[in-house]
Amino acid sequence: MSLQALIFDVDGTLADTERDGHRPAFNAAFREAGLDWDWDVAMYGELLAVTGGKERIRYYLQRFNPDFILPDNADAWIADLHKAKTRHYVRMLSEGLIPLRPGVKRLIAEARAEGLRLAIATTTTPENVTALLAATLGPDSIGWFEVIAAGDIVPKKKPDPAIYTWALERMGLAPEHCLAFEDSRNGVLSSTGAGLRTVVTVNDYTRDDDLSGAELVLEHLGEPGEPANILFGGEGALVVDIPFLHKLAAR
Ligand code: XBP
Ligand code: MG
Repeated sequence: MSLQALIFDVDGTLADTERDGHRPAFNAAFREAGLDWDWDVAMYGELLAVTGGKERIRYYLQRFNPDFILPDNADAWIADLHKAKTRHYVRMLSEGLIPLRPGVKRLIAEARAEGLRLAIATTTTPENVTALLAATLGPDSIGWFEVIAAGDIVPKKKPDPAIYTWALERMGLAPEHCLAFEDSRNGVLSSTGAGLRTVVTVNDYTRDDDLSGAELVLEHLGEPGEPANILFGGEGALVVDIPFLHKLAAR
């Protein structure tokens, strides 16, 4: 099948946002609200089982802080707390604290030069996506992605396939003509559930995930002179480029 589009996850895939981005932003929002909650690196790894920041706060309370009594307007209270978290996170991005992962900028530039279509499918809040793109690739880069599918636009977040299906429908493309880029089990379940072949670049939170269903699992996308070790779906090391992706899509 001819390859026409690349669809990228954001958190963990474009950038290592979770440990040093989202996690401290949640903690800053908790402190600001006068809460003594503190999500350390290990606990946050467990909380990542649930996607979506508001959903993750509820999961935290259920799992680690069951004695906390939520106010009567719990949904609105959590939504406000999460809005504060987004504010902190966007500020951190605008300060340039979170770089793109190896190979991301290069591959996006190559895809644009080859006329491949680009999209994003993520669980995170839309402002977080545009802030990351603007801070790392420049404000114009937001327009490079013809669809940015993000956050609450679908009722069920990853691992549900809805966000990828929404993006595909918006682009008018069958999954056979696209490749997805993901970093986690929840992401792979979502992308493959929508029928997409998926390339996975792992990070410290996801390298032990069950990533079955992925076509290829690598350390990162690789840069010239810095190929990425292949962990599944091939041997050796590789710089993921457009000719390679065309071959992957055709196999
Ligand atoms: C990302 C998420 C998001 C982020 C936090 O998952 O689950 O919830 O962790 O962002 P994926 P928000 O990479 O699979 O899309 O707080 O804005 O939800
Ligand atoms: Mg991810």
